[in-house]
Amino acid sequence: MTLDLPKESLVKMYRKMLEIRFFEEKVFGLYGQNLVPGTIHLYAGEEAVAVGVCSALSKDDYITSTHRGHGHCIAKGADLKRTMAEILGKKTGYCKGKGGSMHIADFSIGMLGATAVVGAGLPIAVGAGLSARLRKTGQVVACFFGEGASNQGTFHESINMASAWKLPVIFVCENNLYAMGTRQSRIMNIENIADRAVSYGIPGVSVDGNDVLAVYEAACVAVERARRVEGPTLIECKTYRQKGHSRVDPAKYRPREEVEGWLQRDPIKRLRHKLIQTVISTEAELQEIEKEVSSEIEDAVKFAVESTFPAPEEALEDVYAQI
Ligand SMILES: Cc1ncc(C[n+]2csc(CCOP(=O)(O)OP(=O)(O)O)c2C)c(N)n1
Repeated sequence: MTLDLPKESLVKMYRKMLEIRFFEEKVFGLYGQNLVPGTIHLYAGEEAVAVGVCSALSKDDYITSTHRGHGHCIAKGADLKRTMAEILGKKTGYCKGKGGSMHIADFSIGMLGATAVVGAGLPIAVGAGLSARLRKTGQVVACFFGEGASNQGTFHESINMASAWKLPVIFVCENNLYAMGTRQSRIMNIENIADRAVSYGIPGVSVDGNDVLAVYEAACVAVERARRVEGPTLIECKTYRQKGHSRVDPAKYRPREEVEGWLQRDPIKRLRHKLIQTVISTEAELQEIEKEVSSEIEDAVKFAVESTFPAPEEALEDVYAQI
């Protein structure tokens, strides 16, 4: 059905996923050169979730993110240069280099913030949904979190309240099977996180999170429901992180065949294949896009590397609200 989307929309999704992937590949290398303060949680393999959901949102809609924040940010329309600068701790970054990928935010594109505290984005999304309702703006909020976060109290409290008050929130569970090194089956007696929706009287759907069009379709249905003031939806996107939990995790706890199986279902390769197979795009066109994205990322790296660090005396600026 979604292949009926105009070519520009499909190609835009492909480009966005590539931006996230190429961006992260660069950050991976920069980390190895000691240019990334702190750490970075890798998103490679999960790009279809961020892009599928954000493609169903408008610029005014909101998202909340996780410790794996840069992918969501880019999918919502963040500037690559300022995102890269933030990750490198530079003054030209979105949070003046003081947030990094785990605390990146840009209200101008509706990105309300990443958070390092697992499950902390859910109540923030409910608050934003309530605010949109009270202001009668028609905005919706997409809230990203992992399957591990779905065991936190905040998951249950947030979905319950959003459901009771029919708030315009889309709860997007990125089920990548592992919470750090812990496999889902070791800590949960259910296979589908979406089943939890029943307890709150809202729709719960599980989709192939490596198929950007499947994610997009589910997100569109949820967005329409939210805008009709019918309440939230829980979308579980079954996906896989191709690398370790963070840059320093070799992820040896995962069977090799499992990793290889998921690599074959890489979301970017799948969309590429579909675009070629259905004659929507040509090989040459896609190669051109790949070249363009690659050069945009190079520009972002150059911008970030050449930017200055914030001065030590600026450390407490922007921390407290002015009253
Ligand atoms: C409240 C809290 N507990 C524990 C941690 C440590 N921690 C960081 S990421 C993570 C795993 C989260 O797993 P999941 O929610 O499935 O997201 P994923 O990392 O798979 O994207 C944990 C336990 C934390 N940051 N916050």
